Amino acid sequence: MEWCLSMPKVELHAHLNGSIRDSTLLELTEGLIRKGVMDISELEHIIRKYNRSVAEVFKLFDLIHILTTDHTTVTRITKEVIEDFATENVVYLELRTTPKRNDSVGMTKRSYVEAVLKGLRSITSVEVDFIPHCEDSKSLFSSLPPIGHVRKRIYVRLLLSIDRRETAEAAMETVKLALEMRPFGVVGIDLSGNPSIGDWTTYLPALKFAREQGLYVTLHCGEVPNSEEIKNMLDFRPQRIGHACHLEDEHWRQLKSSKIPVEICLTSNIRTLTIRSIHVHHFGDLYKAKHPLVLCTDDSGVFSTSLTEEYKYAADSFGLGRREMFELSRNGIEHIFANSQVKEDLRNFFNSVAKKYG
Ligand code: 6MZ
Repeated sequence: MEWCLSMPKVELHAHLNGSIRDSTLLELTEGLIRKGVMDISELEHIIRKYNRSVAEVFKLFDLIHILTTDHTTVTRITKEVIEDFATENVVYLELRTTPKRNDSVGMTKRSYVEAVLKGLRSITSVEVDFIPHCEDSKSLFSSLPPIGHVRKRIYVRLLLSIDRRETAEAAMETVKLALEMRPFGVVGIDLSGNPSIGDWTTYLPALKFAREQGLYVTLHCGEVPNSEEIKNMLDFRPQRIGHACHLEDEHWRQLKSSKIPVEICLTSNIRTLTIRSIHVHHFGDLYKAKHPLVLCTDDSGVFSTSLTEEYKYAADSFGLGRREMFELSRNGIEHIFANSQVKEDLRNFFNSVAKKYG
């Protein structure tokens, strides 16, 4: 399925710290062990495991965060993650990350995001568009010679995540930061973190404020069974939701009538045992119902996957062919949070290569 790799793709659900290259993670871990800063024996069994439960995945994130809490590392991983997505022929990436404060290295939420932006600016091997332009400025795909003649091109937009461990005030701080950072490509807010922790209503004032101010909102919804939360999240009508695993019949009805697009993360859901088998994954039902969907990686590093692999997995598991997968990828454009000029540029680009996948 070489075409899964060459096909242009849209990635809308990727967590920065979950998408770190294995080699980089290993290098960072070894560095800290050498310095005697950390002892990973307690976590070794989790690192070595193939399938990790949701709780174990979040222990792993705590470890990753110990490794990536300085500006230089944040800049480095951002650069590498974007290069890796571009290598996969991802032409539009919405990368999400939780702004973090780390007093010991003078890191504020703002300087964290600035380190991410520095990573974006430092990329030279790929054409990156991350600053939103005015409607009549040049577009990434139409302004350059046909693809193949120049370096790979990728639009990158950022979502700032609120972690379910944070306070209402910290969440509001993240939303205000997102508003300040809009000129640098921040387009929305994500609510994520361990789904078994906290009460999402803590973040409602911040999420409502974000929406009032014109930021897009996507919520991790239904990663664990929680009927009331799922209903209330759907009532909130976010612009997209991620996962949607543990919905009950009434939620499915509500979701389908609302047409809220779903970010589907197949490997993540199977590896964390959130869904017991790919054959009963709700992708099948939603795809048949023509519900708006986007295939995504979630955490390509943590789950050893890639967007190409996710497309192959869906094609193999649900008997879909090249044409159908291309259409699925192309339809993703309609659910991105960037402006109409970016959408139009992507539509034209997909049209220009469509016959290869017909
Ligand atoms: C919920 C997840 C997640 O923000 O530090 N995150 N939240 N469900 C998931 N499914 C497995 N995968 C990742 O990236 C890592 C953070 O993203 C969220 C968690 O809060 C995790 O700590 P950043 O770049």
